[in-house]
Amino acid sequence: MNPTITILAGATVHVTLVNPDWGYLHGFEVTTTPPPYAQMPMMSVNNHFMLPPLPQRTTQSLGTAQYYSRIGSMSLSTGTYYYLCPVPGHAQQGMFGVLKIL
Ligand SMILES: [Cu+2]
Repeated sequence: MNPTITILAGATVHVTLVNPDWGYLHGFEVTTTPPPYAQMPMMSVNNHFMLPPLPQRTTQSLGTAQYYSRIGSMSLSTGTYYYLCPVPGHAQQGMFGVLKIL
């Protein structure tokens, strides 16, 4: 969970966000603002990339559910970034990780 991700500077990274969860929205944001994060992180972190939150899967049953997804591309300059879920409370509860651009 929450692996440290290392990417070479100048690379274009294609991100696909899929939300297989039931009952919770999830999104993907990249920031240079380090943890800890507040209840509403979008109000206090700088934003370098964002895939807005996706709804939960279409049905509770995994056998019949379909999942929402979003795609985007990012290219970041050298530095230490953090990826997090911008849904209120999620990053505060640990839904974030480190993204190193070398
Ligand atoms: Cu989330």
